[in-house]
Parts: sequence; structure tokens; C-alpha cells
Amino acid sequence: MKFFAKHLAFASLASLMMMGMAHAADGVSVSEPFARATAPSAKAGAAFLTLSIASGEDKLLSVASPVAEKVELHNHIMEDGIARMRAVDAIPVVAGTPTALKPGGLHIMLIGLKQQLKEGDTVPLTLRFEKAGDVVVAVPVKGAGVRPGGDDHSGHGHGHSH
Ligand SMILES: [Cu+2]
Repeated sequence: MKFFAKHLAFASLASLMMMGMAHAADGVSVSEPFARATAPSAKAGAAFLTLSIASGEDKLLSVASPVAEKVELHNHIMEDGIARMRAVDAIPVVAGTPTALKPGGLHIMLIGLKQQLKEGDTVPLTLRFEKAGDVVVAVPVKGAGVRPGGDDHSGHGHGHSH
């Protein structure tokens, strides 16, 4: 009998926790967004930001922007000692560990730019999350010189074939 009571208490605690996690779906936050300024002829640009969530987890599924024909989620991986870019299906966000999209790692790729990204401009991005839905972010464009290293997306042609 005692065991049964304990078991019930545990079950209701578990359902409370699940309710809490559903609410936390709104808790995705986006910080430090920036996009890299591009050359006038550049066809692609990149944007970076940091994703965090107060509790539970969510997933960044896709991104859209009026300044690009297509937006993809990318990562840099090392393959035979060469840094390459790969499209990724989704970027997970887990409580306790902010997910940083930064030069040389995960990034948002703006493909088929409809305008040059100039320093001082602001580019709207709509981030679509699995649980939180759409989150619109105003992303400031920063000069190519501000980054602390890593490769330059606008400089080397980028080589997208998909
Ligand atoms: Cu890329």
C-alpha cells in the first residue's frame, strides 16, 4: 500500500514536469546575432547567433529571410584534414548548454542573395523551431574585419552544389 502511494506521487510529479516542459517551449532565446558583410558580387552570405533555452529542449528546423532565395543550416566539418561545409537538417537547443553558431562552425547560410549585405544594415531572419514555432530576429550586418578568425564565406566562392 505504501509502495502504491509512492508510485502515484511519482506519476503526478512526472506529469507536472512534462507540463512544465511544454511551457518551456516558448523559452528559446536568441542572442548575439550578426551577419557578415558581403562583397557586391557575392551570391552567398552567412549569419551567426547563439541559441539557448531555459529548460527542456527544442530544435532549429529551418530559417527564412527576404534577402536570400534560400537559407540553409550548415556546419563545418574536417574531412581528410580539409574544412568542408555540410548542410544539416536541424540544430538542437538543449537547456544548460547554449548552441553557438559561429565562424568556422555551425552557421546560417544565405544563398542567392537578393541584395548586398552592407555593414550597418539589419537583415530579418525567421527562425523556425520545432516547439517554439517562428522567431523573428533582426540581425545586424557587421564588417568582415570584426570576426576573430575562422574562414571567410564571402571570399572563397563557397562551392554549393545542392
Ligand atoms: Cu555554409
